[in-house]
Amino acid sequence: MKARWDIFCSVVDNYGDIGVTWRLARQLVAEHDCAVRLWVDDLRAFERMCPQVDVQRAQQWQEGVDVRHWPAQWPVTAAADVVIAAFACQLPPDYMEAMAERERTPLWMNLDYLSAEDWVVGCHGLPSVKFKGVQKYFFFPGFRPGTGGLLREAGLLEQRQAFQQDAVAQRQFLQGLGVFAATGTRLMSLFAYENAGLASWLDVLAADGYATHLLVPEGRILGDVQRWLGVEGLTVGDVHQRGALTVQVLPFVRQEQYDRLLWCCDFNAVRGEDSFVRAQWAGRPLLWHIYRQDEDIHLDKLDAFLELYTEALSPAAKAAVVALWQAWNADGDMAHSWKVLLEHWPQLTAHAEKWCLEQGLQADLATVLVQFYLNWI
Ligand code: TRH
Repeated sequence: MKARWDIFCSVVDNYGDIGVTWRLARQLVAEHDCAVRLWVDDLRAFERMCPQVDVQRAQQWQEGVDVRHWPAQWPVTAAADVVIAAFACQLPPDYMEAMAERERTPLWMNLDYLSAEDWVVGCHGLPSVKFKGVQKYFFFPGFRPGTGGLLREAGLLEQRQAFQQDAVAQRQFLQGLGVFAATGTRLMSLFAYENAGLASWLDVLAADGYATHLLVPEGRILGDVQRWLGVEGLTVGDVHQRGALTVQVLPFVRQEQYDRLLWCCDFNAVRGEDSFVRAQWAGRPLLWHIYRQDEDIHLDKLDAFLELYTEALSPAAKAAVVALWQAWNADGDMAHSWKVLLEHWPQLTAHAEKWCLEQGLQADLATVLVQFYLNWI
């Protein structure tokens, strides 16, 4: 009998909640032979990264995952063997009763936010609250041994490396998106929240002696791009050139295509959680726009990651990365930080690949979850 898993995803805002749970659900089915139901309260957010989703349907199969709309009126549902509440979402009360009624109570876990902070290792796997005899556990993704690891499908890094060595495949992929970048151009992607530092960064890219082609998937940063370009109604497919900088607006694509986009680029600006991890798997230098939290606690998370990520860099390269990331996240001087960063480009490129391969040596999140369940039973 396959183990039955229920994953609950409440879309708070943006795409990280559904992005993470959709990847996890598919991987549990494809690699661990689990029977997975994915409960999503906002199918429209899901549709952006998985266009074949029918937003009208209460139930549908997508890539072997039993996708359910999580309705306001909860239907009578038997609880699964493993229950994942993603990002501390509250389960339907009737479902919690169903968990407690099972002869053998399910394994109930909260899949938490990703953080590189030290305390994560100590808290991963600890018991949390109890509901009528059903114990909930903390599951913390992370970068260090002893955490829940990162989402990484089997063979991902090999696929990525093969793609990066195949100039034809890359060119065809980019052309499919309408991207025709001249050879020798620095290709970059930009996925970020609104950011006041963008204008000074674009200024310096436009004035650079080296050509840059910047690919911007449609989203929250477009307003800032539009203001800098001094145009109106910036939309998918638009291409504008200012000095050495070409800016192109791309559609929001399927997750697999977004991965390939990151693999094609020499530098990726990413945000949130899932794109941040995917940029690391791309093995290329990156810039993280972290999701802002109350009382600036996100800045502690940023520092914790920077500390870990830059550990093996020379002091000067480390300072350059730290300065750029802090400028991007706290309205600092992007122009100066970018120029300094460029001085360390070869080191940063080699480091990005090394970091990726080192992280790839750790067990991936889905495998750690399944192992946690097997140990628990
Ligand atoms: O959308 P986000 O800002 O999500 C955020 C974070 O997860 C944050 O931690 C959380 O608290 C907040 O949501 C509620 O960034 P993230 O995590 O990178 O998710 C974006 C998803 O969109 C990711 O799975 C990649 C995917 N994506 C595509 O599938 N196609 C695209 O074209 C692009 C640009 C992204």
